[in-house]
Amino acid sequence: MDNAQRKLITLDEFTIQETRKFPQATGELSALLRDIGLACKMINKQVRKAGLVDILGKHGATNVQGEEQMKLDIYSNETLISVLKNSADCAGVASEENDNEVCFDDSFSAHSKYVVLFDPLDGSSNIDVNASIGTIFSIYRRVSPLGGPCTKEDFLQPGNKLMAAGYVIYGSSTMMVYATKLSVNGFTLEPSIGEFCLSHPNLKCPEKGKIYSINQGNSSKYDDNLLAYLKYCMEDNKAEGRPYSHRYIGSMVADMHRTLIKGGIFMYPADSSSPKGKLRLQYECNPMAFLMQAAGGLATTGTENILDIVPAELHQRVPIYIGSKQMVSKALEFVKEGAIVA
Ligand code: AHM
Ligand code: MG
Repeated sequence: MDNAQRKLITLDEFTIQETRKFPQATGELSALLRDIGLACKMINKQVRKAGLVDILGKHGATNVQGEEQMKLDIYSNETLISVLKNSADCAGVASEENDNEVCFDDSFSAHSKYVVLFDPLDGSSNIDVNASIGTIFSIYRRVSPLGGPCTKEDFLQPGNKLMAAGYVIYGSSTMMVYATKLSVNGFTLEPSIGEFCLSHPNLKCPEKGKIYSINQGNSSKYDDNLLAYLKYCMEDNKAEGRPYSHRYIGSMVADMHRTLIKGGIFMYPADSSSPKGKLRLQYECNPMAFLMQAAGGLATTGTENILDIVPAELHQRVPIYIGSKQMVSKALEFVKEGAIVA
């Protein structure tokens, strides 16, 4: 059977084919994506059992056999760390769940070119209601010299230095979507062979959309400019046909996945009680901004391009407006510094 007759292209096959386009590429990035895929398949297996807590024992509690049931977000974190530690291509990791970066101290890792940052299980408060959750990841080439352990500087690079970034969504199916500067591609987990298979090649975010996504329950804390934009979304954009629909799952990966496929705008803005917003630059905003920009969309804090921010610390937060180019541009007209909206 030749390639033309085969319907399924696995993640591994795809990344190797992509690598061949660059004679200088060594295949290490492909191997790293495969390792992240492996960790996420292990996480997926546990996520799929989440509804059985009453039978298997509640996460975080001890079950009838006296075994401690690990919380899913802790399990996800430990799985990613252990798989990436075993990987020959990862020098160290930083996770939303850990205070500091973890630099691997074995001799293989000393010669590894890449570091990986991740939010192991984003939106985990949605597990109880069976809504989609996800893993978000970023891959940077290290800036510290090869031959020794990686350093904090490797993890404090701006998003415009990303080599690849993406997410795995544990939804009605499990999908990995990842971006390089060249393209964004989606792979659906085919459970019978346990492989992510190319299902959404060359994803582009529609330039326009009809959905705005924000926690509108926080409106009393928003400034006048943002409130004016929300009014535009609800009432004033009749020239575009009708008011936008509002959709908000409260799980960034799920809200972003919809935004990427259908178009729209997702916002987690600053407000009077969280002047920097809620979401983390390095674990949530940068990877999503990189992916959205590679898909033709936009991502901004309201004053600057997310990808241009040089992180000062590992866990810093930034406001985010991200999605379809035209919708984000319109939102910026309202919210950018100095905008005066009656
Ligand atoms: P988490 O990293 O603690 O899971 O929080 C991040 C989540 C995002 O997935 C989501 O977009 C946001 O928090 C929702 O926050 P809120 O409930 O304040 O609207
Ligand atoms: Mg998170």
